[in-house]
Amino acid sequence: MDNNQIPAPAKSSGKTGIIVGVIVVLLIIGAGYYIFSRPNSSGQGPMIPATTTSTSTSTTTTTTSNPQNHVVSYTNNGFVPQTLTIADGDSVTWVNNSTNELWVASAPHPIHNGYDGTTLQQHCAPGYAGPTPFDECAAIAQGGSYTFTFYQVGSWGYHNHMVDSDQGTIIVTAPVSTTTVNVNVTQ
Ligand SMILES: [Cu+2]
Repeated sequence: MDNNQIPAPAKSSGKTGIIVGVIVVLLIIGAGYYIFSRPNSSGQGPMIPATTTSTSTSTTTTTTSNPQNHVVSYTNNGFVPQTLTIADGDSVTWVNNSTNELWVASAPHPIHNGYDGTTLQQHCAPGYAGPTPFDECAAIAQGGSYTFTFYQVGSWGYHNHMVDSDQGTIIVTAPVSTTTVNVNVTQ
């Protein structure tokens, strides 16, 4: 009876050992399958559609450098347009379409030193050798015109020295530079 009872647990533990062993082997196989199948499934990608991506980039840079000429009409009602925006290097021609005399000059009246710092007495003096002043230094009658080229970025007030209540502004901006970037992505 004792002999029968002793092997019984041994058999039982032997069976348990086999079962545990089988489970361990199955786990190892399962883990191995999982490890090896995971990269394969994503690599083969049966569930994910094949994707081809191509990217092309083109850049176009356009710099406007050709100087433009702009016209401001001086009428009996003042300057038209009163405010004008131009690019650095552009010129402006004032045409006297009024019945008054026109003497275009940098603000402020009567000093005229707003553009380059020199005064009317300095830059309108005979023999003045400095940069061309933003000052007509003379009055023109109806039909006359005056042209000045701007080389300084900024906002420049001016007036008619003969009718100093008629005022205008020239806004000089840096040359326009336009950059266009096209990115095409095909999938
Ligand atoms: Cu003035």
